[in-house]
Amino acid sequence: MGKNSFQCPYCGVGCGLITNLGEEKYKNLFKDEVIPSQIKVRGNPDHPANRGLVCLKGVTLPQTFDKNRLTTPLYRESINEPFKEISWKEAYQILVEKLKKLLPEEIYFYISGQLTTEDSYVINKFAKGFLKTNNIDANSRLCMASAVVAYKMAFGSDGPPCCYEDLEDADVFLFIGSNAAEAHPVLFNRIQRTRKPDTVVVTVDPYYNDTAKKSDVHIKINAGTDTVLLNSVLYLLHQWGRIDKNFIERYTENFNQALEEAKKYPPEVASKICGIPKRDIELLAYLFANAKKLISFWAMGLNQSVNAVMKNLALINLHLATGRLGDRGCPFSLTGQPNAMGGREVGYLTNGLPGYRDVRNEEERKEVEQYWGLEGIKPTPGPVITEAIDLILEGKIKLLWVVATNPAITLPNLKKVWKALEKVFLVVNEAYADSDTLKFANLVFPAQIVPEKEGIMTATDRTLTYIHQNAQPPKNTKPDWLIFTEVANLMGGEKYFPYKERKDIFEEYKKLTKGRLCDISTFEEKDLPKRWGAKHLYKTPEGGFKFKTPGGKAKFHPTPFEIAEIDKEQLKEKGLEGILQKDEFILINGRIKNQWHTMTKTGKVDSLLKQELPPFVIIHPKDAFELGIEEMDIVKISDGENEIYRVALLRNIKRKHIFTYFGYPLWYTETPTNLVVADRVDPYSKEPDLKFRRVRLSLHKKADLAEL
Ligand SMILES: Nc1nc2c(c(=O)[nH]1)N[C@H]1C(S)=C(S)[C@@H](COP(=O)(O)OP(=O)(O)OC[C@H]3O[C@@H](n4cnc5c(=O)[nH]c(N)nc54)[C@H](O)[C@@H]3O)O[C@H]1N2
Ligand SMILES: Nc1nc2c(c(=O)[nH]1)N[C@H]1C(S)=C(S)[C@@H](COP(=O)(O)OP(=O)(O)OC[C@H]3O[C@@H](n4cnc5c(=O)[nH]c(N)nc54)[C@H](O)[C@@H]3O)O[C@H]1N2
Ligand code: SF4
Ligand SMILES: [Mo]
Repeated sequence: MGKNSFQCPYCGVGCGLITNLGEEKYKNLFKDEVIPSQIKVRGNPDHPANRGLVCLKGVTLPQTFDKNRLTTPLYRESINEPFKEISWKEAYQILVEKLKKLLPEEIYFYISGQLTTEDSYVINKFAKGFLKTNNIDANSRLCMASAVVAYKMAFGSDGPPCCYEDLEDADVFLFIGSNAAEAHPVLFNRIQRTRKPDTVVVTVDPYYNDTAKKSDVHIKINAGTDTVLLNSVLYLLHQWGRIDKNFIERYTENFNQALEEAKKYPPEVASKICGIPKRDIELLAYLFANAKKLISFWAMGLNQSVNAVMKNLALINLHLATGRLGDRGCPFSLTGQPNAMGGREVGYLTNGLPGYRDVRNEEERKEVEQYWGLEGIKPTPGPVITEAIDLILEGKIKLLWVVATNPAITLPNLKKVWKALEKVFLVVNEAYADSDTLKFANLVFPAQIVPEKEGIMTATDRTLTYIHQNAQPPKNTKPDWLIFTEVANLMGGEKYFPYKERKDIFEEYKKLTKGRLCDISTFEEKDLPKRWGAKHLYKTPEGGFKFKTPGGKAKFHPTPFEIAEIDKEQLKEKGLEGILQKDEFILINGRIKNQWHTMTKTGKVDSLLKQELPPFVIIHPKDAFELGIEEMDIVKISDGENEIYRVALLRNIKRKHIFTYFGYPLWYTETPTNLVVADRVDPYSKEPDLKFRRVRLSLHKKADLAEL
């Protein structure tokens, strides 16, 4: 790929983009002759992820390059003081002094799927190898952690088993807990473009989102109850004799245990719990039984739940039961961020080590120790980010280093998070002055973003893309890998962090993947984009399957249903509407098409921002009518302790559910959504139950028509 190519730094579709910088201009990129915001980008026709397609966020990216950037390190010992601008040297001195005084377990790193592979690799090595603490987690904990755990439980390893080519010949697409039309638009458009007249697209979601609007079928399920629906589909498939006995016998184990659990949910029972007609369950079973090739996409509607891993496994069970792997279909987890896959490959969660290794595995730990020349990697995973917040409040973690994420808005239970951020010595690597996390920061490093910095990213279908530098970074900013390298060197780590340029890191990391599932040891930058692993992971050359589990077989798991804040038995008898009081609702939340998370980038693009509504909540018109709420009224949403205020929009959503955007920053609303989102977690993945809250809804203020 040419020098003017890079990967879009927004969603995990991983579209290839190209700029209008020709050879001549490219040479002058760093001579102040090319104004970053005037660079034009378009979809790269040669990139396998998008073949030239692009969405509005991608195409407007350059407009985010030079607005409100941080251009100098900032420091204050107490957050009651204003920041002082300081030099890099001073900033490093302050930090190194602090780090040296603290015990490894008093330091914590919270990083991001938006970093390059090189950034994440160096930070992980600094924490786990050099400081010898596994106190490192990423925002993937709020995102992909449940899919990672489920894949490992079912297949013995992480990584989606299929790829984008599979979109072309599938005839059934299931979107469950995924609003791909808004969150993964190019992928969704590819399906829309190539679909045949008899293709069936099904969306399972409480909200009539854009994906549902463009689907053939919308199953309007009660939030939190997907496990029941999927168990019920397995029950029906078994009853109809439409399971693939041959596949089950040859390539899987534990089917009967899974079936036992599924038998608790015949459609009569499931339809009550899920709040859907029996024929929706039958239809889904029919499609699993009869499709030529069926792909199930899922994202946060399954992953961010107390029952998340079971939701994931119940879906994978259906694919195993019908032999829908490889040429006949696939469970396809959609990655959120552009390099969450790369982060997982380098092991940036509390338990990981490079090359999909795990700190708990002695052999794997030793391999990495030997390669790094650093002994003493801890054998137990560190606390996850929600646990780290508690440890800060208990005074056990004293320094938190946040990189490329905005926890002051996106972590659950924000009042508690804000207290913790006030208490800890907070170091932040950030590109923009308006990130709300900076309000709590003591020390700030001005960071470069993609594509001001070069690097490698892996997107949803395991394809790596090389990001060429395509904009001049603001003066006095640095890429994250360099900030960590320089700090490590000041602490005596020159031997372990000898990197002169970014490429040195990639070359070091690459070799560590040799012989692993995600083996990229022979990849050359000039050959990228390129996917690791076979087109279909786990498929043998003979056409059979061999998984990464100890016995080589995929594993069914029984998937019991759990839900918070609602009594399960009552739900079975009365349904959700029979349980909730007139003013009680389930608050769900998610994304909007033209904004990215906390809006530090997309909120700066005029053409995107001017289309945005005021901070809104979607309410079913009949529910609104019963509470005397009309379109554009301001409503209060309370979880008993905290409340948020939103403008009411009366739209199509399942009754007794309301939907808002989760990412509103403080400049957009005084009451961010996660004030009323709980920090309880799934027991297996420790991913928070971000999408389910029992709340009370009331009219706060009538719409002022004169103001509208
Ligand atoms: N425009 C845009 N695109 C993005 C992002 C962005 O910020 N903006 N972020 C990226 C990231 S990091 C991620 S993780 C992905 C997320 O991509 P998605 O997961 O597709 O996005 P969400 O809107 O968070 O959630 C999807 C749907 O889950 C539904 N839902 C809520 N609860 C339940 C439930 O219990 N069951 C079911 N079946 N559905 C439920 C919501 O109504 C919503 O429509 O998007 C990526 N793409
Ligand atoms: N209620 C609820 N909460 C959620 C979710 C939900 O659906 N509902 N979704 C969760 C999910 S899936 C996710 S992924 C998270 C996302 O949450 P966050 O990661 O907190 O959101 P972003 O706004 O993307 O924050 C990234 C920050 O890094 C900065 N940045 C960008 N590039 C770079 C870089 O290269 N280097 C540095 N140092 N900084 C950079 C940006 O300016 C921005 O401030 O939110 C989670 N929280
Ligand atoms: S679909 Fe995702 S990766 Fe592609 S251009 Fe849009 S935001 Fe970027
Ligand atoms: Mo995410």
